[in-house]
Amino acid sequence: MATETLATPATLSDTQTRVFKNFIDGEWVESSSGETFEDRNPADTREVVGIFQKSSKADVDAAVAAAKRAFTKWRLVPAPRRAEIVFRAAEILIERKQDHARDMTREMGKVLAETRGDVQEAIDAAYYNAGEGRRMFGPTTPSEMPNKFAMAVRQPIGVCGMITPWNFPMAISSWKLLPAVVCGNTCVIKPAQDTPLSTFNLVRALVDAGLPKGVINIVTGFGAEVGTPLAEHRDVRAISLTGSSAVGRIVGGIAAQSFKHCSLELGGKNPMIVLDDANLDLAIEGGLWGGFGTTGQRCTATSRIIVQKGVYREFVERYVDRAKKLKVGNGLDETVQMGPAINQKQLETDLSYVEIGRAEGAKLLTGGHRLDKGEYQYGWFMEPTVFSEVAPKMRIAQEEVFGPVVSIIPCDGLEDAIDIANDIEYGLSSSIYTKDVNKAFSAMRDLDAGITYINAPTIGAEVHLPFGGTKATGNGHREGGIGAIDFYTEWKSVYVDYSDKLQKAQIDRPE
Ligand code: UN1
Repeated sequence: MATETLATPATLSDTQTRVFKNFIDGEWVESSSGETFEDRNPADTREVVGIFQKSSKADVDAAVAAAKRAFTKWRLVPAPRRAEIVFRAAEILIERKQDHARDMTREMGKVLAETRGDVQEAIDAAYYNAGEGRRMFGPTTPSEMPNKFAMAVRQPIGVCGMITPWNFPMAISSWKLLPAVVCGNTCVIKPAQDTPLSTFNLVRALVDAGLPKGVINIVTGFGAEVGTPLAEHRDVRAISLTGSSAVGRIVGGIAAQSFKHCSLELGGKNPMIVLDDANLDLAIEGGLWGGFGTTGQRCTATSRIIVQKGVYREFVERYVDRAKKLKVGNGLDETVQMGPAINQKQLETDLSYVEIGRAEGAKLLTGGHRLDKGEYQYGWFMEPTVFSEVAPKMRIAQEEVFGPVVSIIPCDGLEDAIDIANDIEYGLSSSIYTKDVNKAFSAMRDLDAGITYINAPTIGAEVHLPFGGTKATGNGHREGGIGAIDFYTEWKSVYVDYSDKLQKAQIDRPE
């Protein structure tokens, strides 16, 4: 076993088990209880990817105290200088991209092409936010009084807490950490217990790029023992969670008690509409990528495909035929198209929805089984699964599965499709395939979701645009782009009176 320190090279051989401590105030420290947990490969659970600290409130307290101390200095570092560190981290991540992708495939199962994409998304976020360090614009505006100057400036908030998911373990950590530090905040992050390594890899790049100690602290562990105390902590002034709507409700409630800024990115049940005039080849390709990419484990996954009756039979037949041919396996094999579920619990949830769909009367056209023979025997694999004849109100059409289970729903036309698409508790992503520009624009306006794609599936967001959704998908904030800068700054309005006399706003005016 090798114990990680900052001096350790970015990667060790795949066969070595690495022990990771918490990263607090620039030091690697054990959890106060001394307990640890294992991060295992979901494609081959015999492999321990790393051993991580099972932390508790005392560790959170130490990390928040470190972040609070670091804030006193970091907030005074000019934003362009802070941003230069983030820029350098991007260049380091480029050098380490292949290794980090490999680490990520081993810890969470998605195929290498996708884990490279995940690291790339962190690189993109680093370049974007590095640029923001030289903008951070605020308005100047005329005062209503003479000889008085008015402006609004962005200020950092203080210590920010982040709770991140396992499906985009580096990308989503980067969406939160990078704008936060460019804005002058300091951070305590609790990565998902299934994928802490990818967050360490991201933070290591920032530290190697020159990030001062205490600016980012990592505390690993579980929701109740680490996430809750982080959300509750009085010195944490902002909390950002990506997770399920159920957890979002809890974290949002806790955050409200101490009036924290709170950004919630939660569930989705994303519709892809296919109209009669669609390019079917393209729609089938897109629906496969959106439905089974990342094993369906994206909040933006294309989990409902709403198809107009004129092309319904052909779409279903060809889609199912292609789904059957998807190669499932260990994502380290470049020919594999779909990896395992993240863990046993998720696999059980996925399989339970197969039973739910069957019992509701939907038609199971392919899949539905666990794969556990031969090469699959040590992993959490499942067949790509497609239901047709799904009615819009069935549970498999309404509830987020977070697995490779796609529901195909027939519809009469655009209006009907949009009604079905919107009649759901979530509103993250949405898409429509049509060649009719009028219909495309109507859908852009009427789909009740934070993201709409035209002639592309529901996945594939880029980091410089707002990411987030409506209804139970969140609480109105957006990650990505300027939305994140808005979240991680506090506006301060500044009035400079150079008249040398008391001027009374709203009162000193000609009547
Ligand atoms: C997620 O769906 O959980 O838009 C995040 C995408 C990725 C991010 C997805 N860039 O598909």
